[in-house]
Amino acid sequence: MAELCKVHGVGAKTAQEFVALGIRTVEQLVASGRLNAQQLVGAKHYKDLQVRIPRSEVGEVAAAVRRALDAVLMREGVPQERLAEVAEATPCGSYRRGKLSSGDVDVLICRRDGGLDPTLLGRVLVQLEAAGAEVEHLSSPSVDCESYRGVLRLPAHPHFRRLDLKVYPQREYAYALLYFTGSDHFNRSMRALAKAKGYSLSDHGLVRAHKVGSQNVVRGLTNLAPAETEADIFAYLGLEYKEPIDRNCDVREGVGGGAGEGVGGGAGEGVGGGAGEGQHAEVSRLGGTGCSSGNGASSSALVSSVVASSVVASSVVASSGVASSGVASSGVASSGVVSSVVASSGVASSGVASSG
Ligand code: DCP
Ligand code: MG
Repeated sequence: MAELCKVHGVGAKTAQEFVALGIRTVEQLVASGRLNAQQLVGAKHYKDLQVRIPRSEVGEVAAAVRRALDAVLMREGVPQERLAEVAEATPCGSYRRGKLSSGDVDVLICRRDGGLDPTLLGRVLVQLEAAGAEVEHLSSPSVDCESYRGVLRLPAHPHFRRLDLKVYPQREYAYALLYFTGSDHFNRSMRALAKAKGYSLSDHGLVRAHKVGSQNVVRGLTNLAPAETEADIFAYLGLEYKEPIDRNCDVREGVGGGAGEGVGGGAGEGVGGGAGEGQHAEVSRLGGTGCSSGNGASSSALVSSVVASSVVASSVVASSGVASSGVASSGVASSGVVSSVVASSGVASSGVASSG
């Protein structure tokens, strides 16, 4: 069961069903003929996909995507000197938050010279293959043109890696960048904060939202805060800007105190001592302690996080009269900064322990 769950695209429930059929290993799973195309790709590469990707290789994959994008644009007639201004290919996710290793490679593409081009991702993928990368699709680039998921192996590299590509138009780019940078806890917190202020925040923009009855939410269609940069979005919500490296707040339940990723010492990922990995040197200008999690997680003043940790989410949620759950119940403690961010955003902070 545990082994089957490691196959990308096979969740716990599906794995249980396979186990009930007597399937125990990934080899038996493949032979069973019961996997869809996406699960087959996951099964074929399931060992590779469990290997963390070193930061340097994430950079190499992102650079390969950029080269492929440039080749596509040049074929369209874009002169070399205009490539950088016409389109962006920004590595996001944990890489942009400074992590030394990542679970996958997330690249956000934006055409700055016009609207959304539905054929762009497909052409970039064809070009990546023409340049020697092996690519297998988890989603079809022709069907889901704004978002692509697949696996890729660069020439001379031993492992296949998960690759997520997204393309957004210029007007949504800042929102997409904020979303795709994460972390997911950070995003949840920021969305909860926006919600408490009567908005709905997404990768496309910030719209008015209000509850109708107990279940339904009516969302506006107009983006209320056209944003050039991520900082514009923080400012609109009345929040202090957080650099990507300050948006890490890793909460891993069931791990002993001090484990987890973060800037600073301790086990897990961290800079400046301790076992495990830390932030990339170039972006590790913070020093000190970072988010860490254990049975009782804590976030530091530096990471402050904001919006930070899901703490904000839980306090926001609590203050908006919805039952608080998840991270809150795992005993997350917040720093004074978190509380002050919450306070300054006009949302009552309650029931959150402060670790200073
Ligand atoms: N994201 C989110 N909510 C989700 C999934 C993703 O907000 N349920 C956003 C935040 C993530 C980003 O998308 O940071 C990229 O998703 P990943 O799953 O790739 O997460 P990370 O890049 O942060 O971590 P990893 O190193 O595991 O890939
Ligand atoms: Mg990622």
